[in-house]
Amino acid sequence: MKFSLSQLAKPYLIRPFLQFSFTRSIAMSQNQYKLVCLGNPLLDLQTNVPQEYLKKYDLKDNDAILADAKHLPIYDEILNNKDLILVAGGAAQNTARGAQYILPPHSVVYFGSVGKDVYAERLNEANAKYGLATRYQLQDDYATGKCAALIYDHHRSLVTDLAAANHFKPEHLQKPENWAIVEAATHYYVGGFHLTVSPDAIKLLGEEAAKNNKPLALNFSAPFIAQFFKDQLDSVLPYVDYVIANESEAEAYAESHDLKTKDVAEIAKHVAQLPKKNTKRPRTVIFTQGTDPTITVTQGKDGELQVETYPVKPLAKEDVVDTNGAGDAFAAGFIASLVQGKDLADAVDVGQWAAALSIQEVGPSFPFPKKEY
Ligand code: 26A
Repeated sequence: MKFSLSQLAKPYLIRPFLQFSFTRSIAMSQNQYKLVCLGNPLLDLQTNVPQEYLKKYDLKDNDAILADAKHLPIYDEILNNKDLILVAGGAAQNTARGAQYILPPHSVVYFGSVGKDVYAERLNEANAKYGLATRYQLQDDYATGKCAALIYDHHRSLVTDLAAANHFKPEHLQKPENWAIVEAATHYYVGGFHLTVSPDAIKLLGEEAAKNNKPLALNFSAPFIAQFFKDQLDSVLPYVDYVIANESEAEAYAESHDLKTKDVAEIAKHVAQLPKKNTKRPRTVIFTQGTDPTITVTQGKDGELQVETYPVKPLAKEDVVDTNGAGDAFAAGFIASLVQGKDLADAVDVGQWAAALSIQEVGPSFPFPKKEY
């Protein structure tokens, strides 16, 4: 969903939230959500920039970082860009929307933290379009987080000011009405980006998943997570049944864990064999590599490692609009398929299909009218 700048004329306008009426209308079905997602809800400010602009702020192609003080002028500067669009983002929220796009109504619910402002209203509108239910923790004193999605020649560089998203607390999940939803779910999906906010909230979901032999998927999200949030990542990995990452995140993991290899299959084998809380399920590691084949590694019951590769059907160059959200869309197709009981090969195929759909849209979005797999 795209928004015009004029819609943001009063950025901190406080109004009753769409979320409430929307959630009330589905109250009957709220404990039937199969998939619970957790992440940082953000509004993306997406615009094309010249390469020099990225250089000016020390930004890399296809990277995602947390903004520091020197990046803050970006959010004002890009407001003048004619092509600027405001589009619902937040990596796990994109995945949640994508999974709900694929699954029957009322299948997915998303937890995160937002401010009481017009940015959050825009997120609610986008989520409502997909039928995604949200259980936001609302912040009085912080604005909804935003991400400058700077596009240069089909690549994107993401600079995030988490704001309200940084104040999500595990206690929000533990509220009786929310915990009932968590308990009733069958699958969990967590953005690795949330490791910068609340590893404890991730562990709460992990304990629930492990105790009841329900699968939890974690996305590594960005190289900086493995680099600078290594301890937090290591502390949640025992709860993770499905690791989803791209090649640069896999490499960052190998580097920070001194694996002395850049071979993605070797890195996947290492991660697959790390200790698990729930020993009733093997861990599967899924590494995407852009247009190169997706690699999966699963540890079989006998301890043997099953390595599979799945080629990607390349899109014609003219069909590529932008890659913002492509990885999140892959994760959406993948996790939605697990919810539907599909096997690994099918889940990867649906993931690749969903990524291709999103790449043909502006921002982390899917086409309407809906396309069927
Ligand atoms: C903590 N950080 C840096 C982030 C993000 C993020 N989502 C959560 N936390 N930085 C960028 N994103 C989102 O990633 C999507 C593309 O995969 C952007 O909002 C964008 O929609």
